[in-house]
Amino acid sequence: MLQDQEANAIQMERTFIAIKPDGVQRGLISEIIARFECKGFKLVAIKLVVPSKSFAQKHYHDLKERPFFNGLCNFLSSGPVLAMVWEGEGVIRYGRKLIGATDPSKSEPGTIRGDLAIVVGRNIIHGSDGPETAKDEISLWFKPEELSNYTSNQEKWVYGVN
Ligand code: IDP
Ligand code: MG
Repeated sequence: MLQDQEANAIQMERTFIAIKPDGVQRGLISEIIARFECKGFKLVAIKLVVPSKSFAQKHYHDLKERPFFNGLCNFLSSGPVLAMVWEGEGVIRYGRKLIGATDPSKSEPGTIRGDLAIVVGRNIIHGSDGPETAKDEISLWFKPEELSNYTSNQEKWVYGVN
């Protein structure tokens, strides 16, 4: 009974995570995926894509007034991006923690950017910054049928419920 209540209390959510062209080119895909996977989050979608410039502009639309916007969009569309959706309790906020501060010179050691990047213009990874952005970014990058709905055998061990 208690276990059922706990199961009901889990608030699963999904976030959009992308390894940018620098992370892909630097061979950091497995290292980055491992951090999300080992934490206990569940992968529900993944694909390698080269976004067009106009797609990059859509993805970063809220930054269009910033001086680095054009360079950022050129960069995102310069090569393969590994687009993913990860699911888990608190994955939106905790995913940002795993990623670390935007500027890697200020990211804590132990975070992805803190451990693996040096400058803000090549900070290797993107993660949605809130529930609304997560929803918008998942639907921008993925069709509904590209998202896998499945129960992971790990869940009872990760969350302690059946
Ligand atoms: P976030 O990726 O941590 O959410 P945002 O402020 O949303 O950070 O910025 C999006 C991306 O724009 C950053 O990840 C980084 O690649 C780039 N960016 C942000 N600030 C600067 C800057 O001052 N110079 C160059 N690029 C920047
Ligand atoms: Mg952002």
